[in-house]
Amino acid sequence: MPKTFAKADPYPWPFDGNLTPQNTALIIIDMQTDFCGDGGYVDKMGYDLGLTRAPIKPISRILAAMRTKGYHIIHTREGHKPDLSDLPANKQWRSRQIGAGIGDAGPCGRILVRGEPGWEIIPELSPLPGEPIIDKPGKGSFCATDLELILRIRGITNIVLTGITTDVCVHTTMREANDRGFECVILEDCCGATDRSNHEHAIKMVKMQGGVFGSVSTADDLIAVLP
Ligand code: C5J
Repeated sequence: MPKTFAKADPYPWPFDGNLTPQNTALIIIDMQTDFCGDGGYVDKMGYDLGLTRAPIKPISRILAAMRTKGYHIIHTREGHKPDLSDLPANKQWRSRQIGAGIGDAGPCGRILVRGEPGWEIIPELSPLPGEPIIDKPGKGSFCATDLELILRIRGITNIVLTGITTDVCVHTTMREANDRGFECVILEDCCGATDRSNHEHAIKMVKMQGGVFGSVSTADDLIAVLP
């Protein structure tokens, strides 16, 4: 089997050069109206939507390339059941302190509630039939979901991380995946945070200790080598 390495920092990815459509998944995290659309959760908190919308085009490129070549594509959505039985009281309380109460009514429906318009994945990155969508109540994609089971059943060992926000749901998912033995790369142009410096520092953290959670690449550097 020929080895394939994408240009990445601090090490060419994946570490063992074993990159195939069968063993590699693209995970697109929380590209929902609530995180990057007018009137959604992030907008209600007053953050700059330009930062969370910036990755839409780069993600579209890597998504098209990996779909065409038959890679596994997995989407996630953060959100809670309409009865809020899976919403911790402290998470709701904190969100209300900054005027964007989870479960409360907003311009895009109830904030971060499953089935509401704001909770939907944005049309530019709509999942195709057959692509798993992981509904998660937390920041990490492994907590209280069947993501790990889906990855193991499919024989996936490599994970390409994209989405929003870099410092919260993407980072938490990368840490969870790394601890479970998955070989991870984060595409820095395919992520965004509610604060530019948080994005930059979250990327920097990955590069410490020889790649403490994996490596860092870009959409084009991965596309250039995709088998
Ligand atoms: C946040 C996320 N930031 N998707 N969620 O609350 O990163």
